[in-house]
Amino acid sequence: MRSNMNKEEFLDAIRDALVNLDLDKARRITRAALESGVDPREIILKSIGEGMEIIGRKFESSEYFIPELIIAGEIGKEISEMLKPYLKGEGVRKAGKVVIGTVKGDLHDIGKNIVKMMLEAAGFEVIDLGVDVPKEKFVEAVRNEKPDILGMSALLTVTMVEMKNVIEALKEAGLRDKVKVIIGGAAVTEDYAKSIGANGYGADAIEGVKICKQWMSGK
Ligand code: B1M
Repeated sequence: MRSNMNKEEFLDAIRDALVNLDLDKARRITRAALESGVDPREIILKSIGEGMEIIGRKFESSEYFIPELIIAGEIGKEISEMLKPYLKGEGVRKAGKVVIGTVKGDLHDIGKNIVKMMLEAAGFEVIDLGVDVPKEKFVEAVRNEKPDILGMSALLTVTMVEMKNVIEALKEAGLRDKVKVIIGGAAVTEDYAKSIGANGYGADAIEGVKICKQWMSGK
């Protein structure tokens, strides 16, 4: 690795190490990039985002299979964890309370964890319900934790319908007007969010956090 790499070269090199499933290299370049002042949010959007897109396409074309997806997932997690200390301290404490989780049937959590990390960095208290969360658990958490915002993530077209089920379950429990609902994840779109009655949609973690902050400041 050259020490005089510029930002774009760092971002591309992290992406390529992820795509080539080279954990050591991904770690080394991420560390060097962060020490050189590369914005962790760009690593999220460009290196992890683009890298995972490429890995997804390789999976679709049968160049990569499940084991490669699993390794990519591990590398994605490692990189995200390394970004954490560099995201801290951007916000004031007690920005609001968020309950977050990946919906039932879905085990993808890298994006959800990044959103959580960025919300915490912005001063939100975040209750993370994890992955494969049934609607009952979301409803129970809204009832007991009384969050300002409920966030859901889904990456599979077969699981995104769960988001609608959660919103319906909130209505049935008389809790729908107690929380704002934001959804995100590769499977969902703004139109889908509108169609199921969510209050917001985050195309990426940065947008998601921006929307939550706007809600809390009453804008
Ligand atoms: Co899977 N997988 N996977 N996978 N996987 C996808 C999603 C897929 C698109 C790959 C492909 O075919 N191109 C495809 C889904 C196709 C579809 O339904 N349309 C797929 C498939 C098919 C599967 C399995 C079914 C494979 C199989 O078993 N045959 C299986 C399902 C398991 C299950 O969930 N039940 C499976 C399994 C896995 C692994 C477990 C091996 C692993 C995940 C590991 C983990 O998460 N711990 C994995 C991976 C790594 C992927 C890809 C390659 C990468 C996902 C990722 O981490 N992206 C993925 C390809 C792709 O996404 N293009 C793929 C990076 C992450 C940062 O992005 O989560 O979108 P994302 O989050 C972004 C934004 O969306 C947004 O912010 C984040 C950061 O900017 N965001 C929010 C996310 N949540 C938000 C919430 C918000 C706001 C914004 O508010 C609350």
